[in-house]
Amino acid sequence: MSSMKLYHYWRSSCSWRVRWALTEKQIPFELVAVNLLKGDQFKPEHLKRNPLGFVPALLTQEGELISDSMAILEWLEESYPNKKPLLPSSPVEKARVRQMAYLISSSIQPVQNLSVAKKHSVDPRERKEWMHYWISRGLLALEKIMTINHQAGTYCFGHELTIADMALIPQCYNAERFGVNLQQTPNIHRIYKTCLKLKACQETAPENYQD
Ligand SMILES: N[C@@H](CCC(=O)N[C@@H](CS)C(=O)NCC(=O)O)C(=O)O
Repeated sequence: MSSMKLYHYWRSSCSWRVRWALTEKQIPFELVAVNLLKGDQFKPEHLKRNPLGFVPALLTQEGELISDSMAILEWLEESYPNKKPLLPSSPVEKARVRQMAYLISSSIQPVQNLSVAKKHSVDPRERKEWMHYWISRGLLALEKIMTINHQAGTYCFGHELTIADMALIPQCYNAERFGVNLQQTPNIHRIYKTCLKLKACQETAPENYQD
């Protein structure tokens, strides 16, 4: 049976989440590049995978197509119960992890998306300010959540990796690209530095897929 296929773009933070989770769970996958700068996302074959023209999309071994990184992460969690879990087992702990992961995936990343920034302004400086504003605002809120609940440990939630880390690290990478000072969010900064030393995180980092 052939392995699953992940349609991705090297610099896409949503794609990195899935590359990292698949690697962490030791699930084999094949990568297919969709070049967002060349407009591959708007080609008919990709719009069939995701009518919004976004990456990532996953084609499973059974031929099911799943798009949206968080839907893919949740599907992996449920479909591979014997692989390394990336969610805690208790419902309230799961909710805490999801709160952090979804804060990033639905309240930070969408506003800093390439298509949103382009619609906001044609001026690169204004685009950068826009990115900087929304990413800082979101990360400051996330830092507060981590502190209030005392839930950050080695990682976003205690000492086990979760989907919140898979969402956070690519977001921090983008934050640095747009000049956000991560020192203002000490828990986030520490977790970022820790995760960047992990093998699966390093192996799936954007630089390794640049073409
Ligand atoms: N909620 C979606 C968002 C996907 C998304 O925004 N993908 C970005 C890359 S990280 C994209 O494809 N952008 C293309 C564009 O803006 O034209 C997910 O988590 O997969």
